[in-house]
Amino acid sequence: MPDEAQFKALDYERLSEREQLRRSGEFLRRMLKRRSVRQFSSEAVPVELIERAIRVAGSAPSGANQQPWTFVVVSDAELKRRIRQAAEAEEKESYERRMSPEWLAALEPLGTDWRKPHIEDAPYVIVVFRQAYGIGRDEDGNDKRIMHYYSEESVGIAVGFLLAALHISGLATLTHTPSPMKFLTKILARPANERPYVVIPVGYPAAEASVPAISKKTLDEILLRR
Ligand code: IYR
Repeated sequence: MPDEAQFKALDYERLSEREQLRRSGEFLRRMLKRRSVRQFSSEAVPVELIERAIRVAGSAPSGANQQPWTFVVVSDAELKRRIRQAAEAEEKESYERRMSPEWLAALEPLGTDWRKPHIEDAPYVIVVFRQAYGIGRDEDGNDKRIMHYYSEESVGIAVGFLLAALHISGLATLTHTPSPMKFLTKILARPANERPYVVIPVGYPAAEASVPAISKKTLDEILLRR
């Protein structure tokens, strides 16, 4: 049993059922409006919105509370240009040679291709890195690897929090996974324990932005009652 002194009372407010329903209804209504956006305006976004959303992401649960994530917020035009160029080079190869006909068919309704102008158009691109292991010191002062537990799951949860927070703040996002994305480690000069996880352009949608007319599964399709 852990030492009691290392614990504190849970800060928890019990809500009335009416308030629970009100909040959950409002959150659901807002979240159902979230769409992946591929056309961005270059209009500036208050950086505080980005910082707060990353604080929300950083509050996510993680394996052994190791918080195995790094969020690189890119606004520098030259860095965005280099990321776009490298992403497009990989994506062109993927779309033209690496992706199976089955995969390409699955993406057909989304209308995606190798071109990624949103990486330069969006005022911010958040590149999320997963820390596959931590770096500590042994008794001799040398670097020592610290095992990270469930880092994939942990970062996935944090990214979910991040996308929700950005959306609730009135910002548009795209969950972009160029493949392979090792180029991000190099361009952003991240250490070897950090693996690129996802690239998230963030901003206001372009005035002419359109989205595919696709829908989500119904509750009955995703919820089993036993
Ligand atoms: N990574 C590519 C292809 C792509 C793959 C999936 I799965 C998508 O849902 C969308 C795109 C790209 O970003 O275009």
